[in-house]
Amino acid sequence: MRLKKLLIGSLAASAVVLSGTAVPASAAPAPKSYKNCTELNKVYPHGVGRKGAKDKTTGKRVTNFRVDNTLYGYNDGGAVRHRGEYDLDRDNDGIACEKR
Ligand SMILES: [Ca+2]
Repeated sequence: MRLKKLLIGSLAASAVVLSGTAVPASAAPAPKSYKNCTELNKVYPHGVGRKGAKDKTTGKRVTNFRVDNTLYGYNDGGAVRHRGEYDLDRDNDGIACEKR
């Protein structure tokens, strides 16, 4: 009985150690440049924009895009170019690949 408790205790301890080193599954993917909107929208269905950006449209605005200045910077085709970066915000409204 005592051995069983000891065994269970050490198993629990190793589980804690293992989970402590693992990256949480819920973590957002690291910022990267996408080659086109099809690829970006697979991860961010409504696009990625700067904080405070407003969709430039004559119809109903897209407001549910992911707000992330860093990620937007990787995909806006701006002056600072990242590896494999394209201009995915052709209308320069601060939102790349906006989609309802
Ligand atoms: Ca845009």
